[in-house]
Amino acid sequence: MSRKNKTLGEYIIENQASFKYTSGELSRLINSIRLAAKVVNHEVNKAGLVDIIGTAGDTNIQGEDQQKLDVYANEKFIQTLTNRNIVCGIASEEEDDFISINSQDENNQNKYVVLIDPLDGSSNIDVNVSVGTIFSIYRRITPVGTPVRIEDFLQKGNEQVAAGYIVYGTSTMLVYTTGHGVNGFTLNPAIGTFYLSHPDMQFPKDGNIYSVNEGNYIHFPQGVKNYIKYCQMEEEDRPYTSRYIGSLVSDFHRNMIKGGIYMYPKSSKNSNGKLRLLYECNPMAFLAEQAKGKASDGFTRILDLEPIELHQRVPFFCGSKNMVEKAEEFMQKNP
Ligand code: P6P
Repeated sequence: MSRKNKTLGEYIIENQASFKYTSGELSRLINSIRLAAKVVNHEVNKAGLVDIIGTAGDTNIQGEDQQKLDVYANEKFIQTLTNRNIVCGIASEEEDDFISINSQDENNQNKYVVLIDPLDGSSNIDVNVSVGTIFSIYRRITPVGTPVRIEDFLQKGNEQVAAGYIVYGTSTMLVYTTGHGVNGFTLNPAIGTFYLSHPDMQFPKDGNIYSVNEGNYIHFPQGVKNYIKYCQMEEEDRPYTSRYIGSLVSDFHRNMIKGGIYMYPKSSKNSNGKLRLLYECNPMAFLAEQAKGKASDGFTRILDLEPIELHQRVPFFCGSKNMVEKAEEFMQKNP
């Protein structure tokens, strides 16, 4: 286990050799995400003080109001990844289609694509509740030096080379994996440096927190209703508690530390649920499994799902292994 208080930069250098592709590009890519995270963090932390709160007047492909910080975060991550000349393509929740980053240039040897939810939970911004950025990194599957194509983005989650999130909360943390466990780094805002504060993060096998929007209860499948009632039953001394922030990154982060399950099921209102497979569920599922947790759509492992389009939605059950398996039992009895 790594020594605490190591900086993110020191950690990346020390673990460079363990990256499957040791060209140093992945390290540079993680470093560019670190820079973008600090820039976005600065704006998020002063959102209450400048006229950057409120909607940007547009809506994204999801039909959701684009909060100005959504737009700002999207622009900053795209700008940083472009300027560092590391990736050949980017897909974002805030962009209708993927963006080629000079991939038509035959001299462009960049082999990574990044998929991001630049500011997840943005409806919480105006009420000063924590929000996050989620990222997912793949190697392109089309030849380098040719234009990046949709198939470079529509890869199964188990092909990810790295994934992580930044949570802009009471402190700002960057939590990520490259397939060798999950490590959390906390930003010291006074000097702008991330320090290793949570080495080798792991979901407790069991927990007593369930996170779901119970306002949708009557629209859930019977199996989900039965599982929620199971969580609420007093018998068998089940001291479960309900915690739902409305920000996936924050609910996931708390559950990984304390033990718990996060659910965004399908419903009669959303036949595939709300969360997007490529830039929300896949990265969080990669992190969950690397932290000895589990993630499924109630029936199939998230990382095994075959993507069919950029913004597709899937039902999402993620967290402590025993809790996800219990929820799956209820789902499979009454789909
Ligand atoms: P609801 C934020 O928009 C998000 O994608 C997740 O971060 C969050 O858990 C969920 O949607 C909240 O959705 O429908 O419960 O408000």
